Amino acid sequence: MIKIKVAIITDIHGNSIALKEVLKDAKNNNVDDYIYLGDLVNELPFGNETLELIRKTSKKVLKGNKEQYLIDYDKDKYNWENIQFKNVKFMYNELSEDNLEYIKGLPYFMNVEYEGVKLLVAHGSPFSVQELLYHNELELINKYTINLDADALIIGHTHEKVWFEKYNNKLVINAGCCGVSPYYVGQAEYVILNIENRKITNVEMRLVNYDMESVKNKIIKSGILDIDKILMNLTYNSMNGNAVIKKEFLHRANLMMNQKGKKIYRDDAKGIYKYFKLYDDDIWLSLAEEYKKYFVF
Ligand SMILES: [Mn+2]
Repeated sequence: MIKIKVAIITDIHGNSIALKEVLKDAKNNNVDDYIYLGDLVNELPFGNETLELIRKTSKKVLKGNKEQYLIDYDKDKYNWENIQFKNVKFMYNELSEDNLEYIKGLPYFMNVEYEGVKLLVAHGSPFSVQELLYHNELELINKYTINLDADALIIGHTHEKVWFEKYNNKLVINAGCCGVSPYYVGQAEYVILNIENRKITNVEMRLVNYDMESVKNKIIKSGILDIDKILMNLTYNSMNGNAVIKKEFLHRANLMMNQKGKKIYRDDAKGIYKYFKLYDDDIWLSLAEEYKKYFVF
């Protein structure tokens, strides 16, 4: 009987410390193959190290919206001076040329087959790298499973806890969030898919400990705090047990833009930037002033 174990890892967001522990855990569990569902980099500033680990372990790697930001920025060099955008620029400058080229070459979707078991893997949805397939989006899930030419659809992007369920007799798996989970402090989440006898026999949710103190020290050393403190603090809070702060901050930024009659998507926004919300610096800074009591850096 053929047994195959596949690690599905998504939304690392540059957390190389978490990924290292996940890869150790996967090895200890005798994983045969690795699939990465995108949002490999951006948010935590350790992009090159993260890509090095990914490139060593697999050729089945997708790009996510976070990679698409870098690619679109490279193409158009958008003149967005917003403080909020400095985080993306930092990673663009940080990545080696080789890693940037690598990111450009990654696919959006992939059909993967293990011993007759067919998987369709995507970052957001089979339609868009940006679309969010939350567990309660039944209409969307129905749309993507009703004619699905695969046994399973596997996605990430929502940063929910791992979930899996059958729809239209197809398995849909959300592989959770490896690097910046808002639900687990110092724990990386991923999935081991067990394939046995030409069937998916088990979807195993794995939680792996990693050292938050190391993450914190590495952030300080990275140089990101000279460029962008606000998003870094919001992200760090979010993964450190205080996810509500980032949510509340962004929600209020939306409301304040509305009150000013401002658009959060620029009229000249192209490609993925049509989804990249940018808030005026004065709004961003006044909220940061208010929330800085929660900031670690
Ligand atoms: Mn994403």
